[in-house]
Amino acid sequence: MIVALAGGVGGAKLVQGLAHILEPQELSIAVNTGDDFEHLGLQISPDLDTVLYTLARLANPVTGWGQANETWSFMQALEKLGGPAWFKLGDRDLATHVERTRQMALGEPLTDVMRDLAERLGVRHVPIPMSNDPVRTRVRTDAAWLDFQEYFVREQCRPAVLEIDYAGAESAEPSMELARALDSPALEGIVICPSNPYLSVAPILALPGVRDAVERIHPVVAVSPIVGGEAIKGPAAKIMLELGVEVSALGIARYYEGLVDILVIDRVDSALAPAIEALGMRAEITDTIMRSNADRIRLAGDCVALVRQGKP
Ligand code: FO1
Repeated sequence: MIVALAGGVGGAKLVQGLAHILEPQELSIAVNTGDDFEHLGLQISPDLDTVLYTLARLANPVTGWGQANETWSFMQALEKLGGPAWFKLGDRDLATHVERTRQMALGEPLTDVMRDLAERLGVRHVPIPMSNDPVRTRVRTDAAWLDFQEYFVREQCRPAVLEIDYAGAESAEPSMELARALDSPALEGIVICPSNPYLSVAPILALPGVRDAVERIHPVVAVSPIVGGEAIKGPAAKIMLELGVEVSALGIARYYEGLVDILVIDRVDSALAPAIEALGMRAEITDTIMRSNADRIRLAGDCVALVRQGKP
């Protein structure tokens, strides 16, 4: 069994490839919930839904988040009434948030809600929330501390990031499903998806015991989300720059030093391999950009093979 740590659109794409290759009992998909927030009285879990919709083949191929073939009647009506319109909730997507909120109000933990939603949408590989307790990523910008979605969507990642905090992480418990997967005798290794290390992976690692567990587990294979000095999607490169970190696969390797055994980097970054390997991890060179379904399956196949080859 392989544990995948995922968040955001890059994470969802690799997870889809992994789900194509591995049976549900062979893959545990742990997803960041640091981006979750309450909005309009609704429980919104963007990264979980991105993985869920991707696996259900419902994801919007242009944005990566939300559903394809959306309609926006609710949003237009809300805007007309003067309600907050900065966070776009499509009509179909809205049903997910309403149903999640309804089940959680009845006392259902987020893990159970996601299992139910996955079943309803015909998704066999259930996305596992990293925790059932609230963890809220917050960003200190040159202007103020902002909640994650205020920074990411409302402010369009414009303010410079000075510091990132995962509020609640230190007292949140990893979900039982994640804890059991990390502890399972059947565990073969971990795949860290090409998700934003600071925004998607760090909140998972910040949960009590998770970083220690990942440090003990071998092999840990990570896919660099930085290719040719740029992020494939999202603000990873901008944030690394603002935090004074080198924006390259080598910067990613330094971030994961001591945690990752094998870093998968793109062919365009092959010149960085010696410097990455000097940090004590193996650099594996392949094509990492996932444009098509076939790309997702091929990269996932590479990651599974690297895990199964064992320690570097
Ligand atoms: N991202 C945006 O850039 N603008 C939006 O209006 C927006 C709405 C939205 C609604 C539901 C959902 O699940 C995700 C949504 N996202 C939106 C994406 C989301 O904020 C980010 O992709 C993640 O939090 C970062 O991984």
